[in-house]
Amino acid sequence: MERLGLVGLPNSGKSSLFNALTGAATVVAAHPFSTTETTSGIAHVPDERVDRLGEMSHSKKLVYATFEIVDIAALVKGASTGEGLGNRFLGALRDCDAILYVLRAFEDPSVTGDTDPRSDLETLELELVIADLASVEGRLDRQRRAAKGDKSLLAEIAALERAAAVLGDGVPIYRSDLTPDERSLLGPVFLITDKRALVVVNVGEDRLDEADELAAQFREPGIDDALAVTVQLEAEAALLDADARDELLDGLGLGEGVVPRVARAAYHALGRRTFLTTGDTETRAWTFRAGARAPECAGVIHSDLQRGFIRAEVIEWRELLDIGSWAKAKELGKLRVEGKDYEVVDGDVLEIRFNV
Ligand SMILES: Nc1nc2c(ncn2[C@@H]2O[C@H](COP(=O)(O)OP(=O)(O)OP(=O)(O)O)[C@@H](O)[C@H]2O)c(=O)[nH]1
Ligand SMILES: [Mg+2]
Repeated sequence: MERLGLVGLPNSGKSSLFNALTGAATVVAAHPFSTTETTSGIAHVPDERVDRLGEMSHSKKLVYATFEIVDIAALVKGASTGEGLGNRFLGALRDCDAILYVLRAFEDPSVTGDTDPRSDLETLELELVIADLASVEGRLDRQRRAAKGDKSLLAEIAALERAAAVLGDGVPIYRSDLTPDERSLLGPVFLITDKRALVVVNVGEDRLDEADELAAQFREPGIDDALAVTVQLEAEAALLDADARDELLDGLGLGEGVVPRVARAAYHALGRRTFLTTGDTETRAWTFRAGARAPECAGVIHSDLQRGFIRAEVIEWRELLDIGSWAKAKELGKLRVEGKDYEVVDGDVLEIRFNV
């Protein structure tokens, strides 16, 4: 499963956001103790396609897409050189597929820390950049020595030199102009800033009207998406049952809340896409890698379906919903028949024909 790592200064609201994204499923103490252990949990990706197709098919069960989310200790200035607990946890970030910066923009005299999201992001990025630079320099040393007898390493060395120059200027790889080819040559170094990056600005309830503006300043090249979230409020809402939650969030003019959008943005940044299956037993969102073909997607459901793949019957979810049922879509000849070269599209509803 794909993994999202939370990064932030102390008291920025990482654990609270973790709770908001994982709901009541896993609860880590957000208050008043600081996080000292790595906790991972499962975040569900709210999806109206599942809700509406489930209603259409009278499904007994609804299953949403998920990803793993990792809450680690705060980074502090100097973490990359061993300050605070952060250094120990940089390793946990290397295992993640994308990172999410949590930046504090709420004022609360009872919670220590400053409220300066721009400067916090700079501090955090710099720590990750310094850690990455050390990894690149180590690898560069080794590969330069090895290259004396093996000229095939020269392309990797050139990419490492480019990365060292960028990082040396204090720039994360995701903000750099390194080419996809250069970046793929850096794969073996497991750089933290070679991942996709998202920003959540944690705004106080009293600044809801400025929320969009605060987030917009972080939508810049290299950052996949930036959203403003009243983290504490949404973490509390996540613990309520659905009706009470809707009432609380609606009452504040927050609609479904921002957490579903954060989940969807993270899912997208992780390079994941969704296809659906629907029937009276269940309606389900299945996760596939962008660009995957029909047999690989069939394999997500069960390996037999990939092995014995014959064809897929496919329809876009909204069209199916308009028609009203799978049987009727079939009767009207609206199901497309696709073979093994078909590239599945986000939002496709599939039925796999197979024979093993
Ligand atoms: N007033 C206010 N307090 C908040 C908000 N978000 C988080 N807090 C409080 O800030 C404190 C820290 O929140 P956590 O979620 O534990 O922050 P963290 O980033 O995980 O902290 P560390 O694990 O120490 O790095 C807690 O007391 C929260 O209740 C907010 O939006 N408004
Ligand atoms: Mg924490």
